[in-house]
Amino acid sequence: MKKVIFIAGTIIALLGCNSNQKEKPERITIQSKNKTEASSNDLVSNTIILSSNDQMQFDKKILRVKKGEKITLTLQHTGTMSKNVMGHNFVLLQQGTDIIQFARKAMKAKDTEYIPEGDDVIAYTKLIGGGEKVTITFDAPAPGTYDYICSFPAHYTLMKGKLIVE
Ligand SMILES: [Cu+2]
Repeated sequence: MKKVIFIAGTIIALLGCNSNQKEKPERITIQSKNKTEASSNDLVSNTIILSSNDQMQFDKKILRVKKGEKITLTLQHTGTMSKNVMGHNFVLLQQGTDIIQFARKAMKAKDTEYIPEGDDVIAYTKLIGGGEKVTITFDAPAPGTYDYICSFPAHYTLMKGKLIVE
């Protein structure tokens, strides 16, 4: 009698294994579907909406644009904090600019909303606070990869990304 129960248990255990194996291919299908969705967000577009928040973050780390065309960029701030405390801007830097050195100069340029003098900047928005947004239009620079940051003091450590002109 004990032997019969043991065999029945083994069969149930085997059945259990089989049903687990059947689930695996489904999981793989779901994963590859998600990958396709993620890459479709990475489209080349010269109309950009970049979002920022009270957590000192941009919602995009890579912006892909087409060469030889104008870029229209809207920066929005979805938070509620004022621009004196949690101000954000978008500052596109020339290739070869040292971000840390630039940010140090920017920190001292409070009167010009943290845009320092010099020719490191390709394009920038004004500084905005929670609930605000601003749109700028500028010519796409030559093909290549460019850094962008928020130049509000200390924000560049989290608020930075790459603009890729293709
Ligand atoms: Cu900022």
